[in-house]
Amino acid sequence: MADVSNGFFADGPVVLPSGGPLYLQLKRWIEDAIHNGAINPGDALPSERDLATKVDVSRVTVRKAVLQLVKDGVLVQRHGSGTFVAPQTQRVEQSLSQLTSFTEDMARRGMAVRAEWLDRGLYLPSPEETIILGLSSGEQVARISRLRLTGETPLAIERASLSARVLPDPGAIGDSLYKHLDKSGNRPIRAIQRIRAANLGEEDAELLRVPAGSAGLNIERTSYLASGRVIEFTRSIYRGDTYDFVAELRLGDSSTSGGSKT
Ligand code: 16G
Repeated sequence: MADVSNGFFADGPVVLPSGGPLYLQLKRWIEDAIHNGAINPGDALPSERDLATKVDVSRVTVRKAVLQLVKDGVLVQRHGSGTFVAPQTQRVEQSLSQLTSFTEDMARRGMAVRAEWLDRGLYLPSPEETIILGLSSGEQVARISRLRLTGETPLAIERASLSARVLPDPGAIGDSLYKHLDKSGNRPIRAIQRIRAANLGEEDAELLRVPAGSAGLNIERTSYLASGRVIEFTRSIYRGDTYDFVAELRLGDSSTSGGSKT
């Protein structure tokens, strides 16, 4: 752990990033210091009074900035010992060659998993849902939105759409959607997954307890039954600082049979 009387917080005069209320400028200054490695996970912050003197702002301003950073999960406060840069979250690897559920992925790592429900119910489908799920006219869509967590750490937000014929009672799902689908013989056997980089918007960042604008992964999974019918269309947002998607690559047929054309 860094000694706060030396290093970053002892460096020359502080120039806060400009724009917005003072406490947000201070908040950004601390975030920038973490992002560019000037202070590291586990490092202690100076006391509220020392920081106020150092940055030349009021203690109220320091308190507001620190509270916000604690809320965002960037800092942690330990009673009696001070405020620290939050420890780095353990990264999770997910294979891109296996069609597994979130619950299974986590169980394999011995990690306790839970979901906080953001929404679940039957709705009129959007045109996109109608097309992707191949819904017939008048058919409703079941939407389930969950915050997926391990312990107290949120990892992902998942917003899934399924035909209401397959999932007539979204309230009946327990911990796992795939387990629930399995019971009625509707567990997908194949999926197409598209992954895109994204910067998290305010609402999603707040749910995932990271600063707005942090790196995230937008994942769309379209899952199929053996019959070829689409069973699930899920849009997920994973925290960029906790997930690694890993794919195993093999030489393809064309490369093994072919050879150089020089
Ligand atoms: C995974 C899937 C998601 C699926 C969920 C079911 C990705 C990107 N997404 O998180 O599409 O709905 O598993 O998990 O992998 P559950 O059975 O634990 O509810």
